[in-house]
Amino acid sequence: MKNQLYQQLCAARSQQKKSFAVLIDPDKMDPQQLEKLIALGKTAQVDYWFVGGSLVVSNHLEQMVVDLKTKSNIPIILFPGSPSQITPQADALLYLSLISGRNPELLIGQHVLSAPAVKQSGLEILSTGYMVIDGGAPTTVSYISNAAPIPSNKNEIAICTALAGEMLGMKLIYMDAGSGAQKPIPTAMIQAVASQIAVPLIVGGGITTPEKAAENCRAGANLVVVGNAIEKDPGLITEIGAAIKDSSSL
Ligand code: 1GP
Repeated sequence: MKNQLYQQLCAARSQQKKSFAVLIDPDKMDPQQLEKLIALGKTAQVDYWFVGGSLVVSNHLEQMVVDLKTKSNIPIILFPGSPSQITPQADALLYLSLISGRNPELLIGQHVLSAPAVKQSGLEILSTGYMVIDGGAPTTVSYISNAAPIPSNKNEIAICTALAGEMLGMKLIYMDAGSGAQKPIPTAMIQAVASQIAVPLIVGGGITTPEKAAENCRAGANLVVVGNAIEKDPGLITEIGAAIKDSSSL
């Protein structure tokens, strides 16, 4: 089984190097915007493209992945809201189990149904304990998942959930306030979880400034994901990338 990107993530974690992923939601991006982002990505310090969304209604996800693949050499990791968003054209798949929720379909049901296709895809599989944290207002992920997010002031619930995910064998923990969240995840919660787990920690949702991205890194995030803010202002990609990399050296 492929393991290259996971090794890269673990090596970065052990060297305290922080990574940056830009989330591309196919519904919110047209081919011209994608071209622009790819061009910016060549000089900005982007480590990964994440592609997907909690709800994708357009049908050009695969074409976007192909365009990214042919025009950029940054690895592409699928971040799917459903098995229909899986394409073998990418490099890896966040194989998400929504461990903060109690919806059996998103804990294991969809995985059972899609397992043969996922295996056949040849993608690197990154099993991920996915934790949705309350971002101040319902987000697409909190609505679509039909599962309550973890309250943002309940650090102990977040710690226990992450620990359980790690002990169940999940290779990554992803704490997400949801795309476009009003409030990003509190630094104290990131710190609390990061201090307890030994697998790479991904953090995203509602991060709109380089300062916030760097603060999350200092709190213990290993990989910071930004989507909405860059869709609105693509130039931010350079500043956020630089802030994340600078925080590595602190
Ligand atoms: C959402 O973590 C990602 O799943 C990114 O969120 O779009 O708010 O940056 P934003």
